[in-house]
Amino acid sequence: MASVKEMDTYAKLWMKEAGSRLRASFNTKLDIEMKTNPNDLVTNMDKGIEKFFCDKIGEVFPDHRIFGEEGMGNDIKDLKGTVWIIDPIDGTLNFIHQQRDFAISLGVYVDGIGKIGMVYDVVSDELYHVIKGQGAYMDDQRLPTLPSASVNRSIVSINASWVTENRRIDPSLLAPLVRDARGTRSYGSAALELAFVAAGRIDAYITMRLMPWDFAGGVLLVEEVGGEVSNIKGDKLNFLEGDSLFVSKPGLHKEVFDKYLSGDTGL
Ligand code: 2AM
Ligand code: CA
Repeated sequence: MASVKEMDTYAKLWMKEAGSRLRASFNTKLDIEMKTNPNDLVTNMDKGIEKFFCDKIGEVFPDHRIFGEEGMGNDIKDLKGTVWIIDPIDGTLNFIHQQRDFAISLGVYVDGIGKIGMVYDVVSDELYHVIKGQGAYMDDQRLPTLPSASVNRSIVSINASWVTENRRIDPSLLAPLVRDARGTRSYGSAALELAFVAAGRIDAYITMRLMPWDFAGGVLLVEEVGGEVSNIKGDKLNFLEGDSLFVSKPGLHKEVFDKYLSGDTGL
């Protein structure tokens, strides 16, 4: 069986090569297609990068399975064995519109247990990585354990959709959190937002709808530095169907669930 160290070494190599390809693509004309709606876009690069990972993983680890956003891997119905959960471009709208603030996200799970997490901020050339139990890093810099936090001194990453009319949550629930926090941000890439929580740059990230490849890598970074991870109800994440997500420094979960999400929230 492949060792975690071996998978980690290859994964880092492939992340860097995939990142170079994405940066090089800025000089070419993108082929952009609509998926489910005009805001849900996919490019030739999303597909090309996912294929790149599938080819590499298939060559080196032929018995591993791949769960990727663009569906070029396996049809995944369970997490038995070794599964590489990949988002070739997390933050595709940023990739298309801004040429920054997008990431490649990778999580390696063995029988459902997270072993390796990586989030590569391609334009900044910063690789966030963790082998479970061995510390989380940004490049060579170890990320320290997160201190506890309180809402009134926190920067909370949340998209404005969740405090305006939407299909997932009563907008009046989280509006008071936005008011009470020191500040809010929205970066448009869940994987990067998870890496930023792990690095202590933002104190919490809340979102109502993600797919497993958006968070599989990043949640391992946050857990490694002692952050709190759950869905919006406080339950474990669903790694097959996707879920809402709430990650934070220690202490914020309790405060948010007690003050803003207690009682019958309809969630
Ligand atoms: P993507 O760019 O890989 O699609 C934007 O707020 C964040 O949410 C990005 O990480 C984006 O990932 C993700 N996202 C956008 N639309 C989504 C959807 N319909 N389901 C799940 N995640 C989504
Ligand atoms: Ca994507």
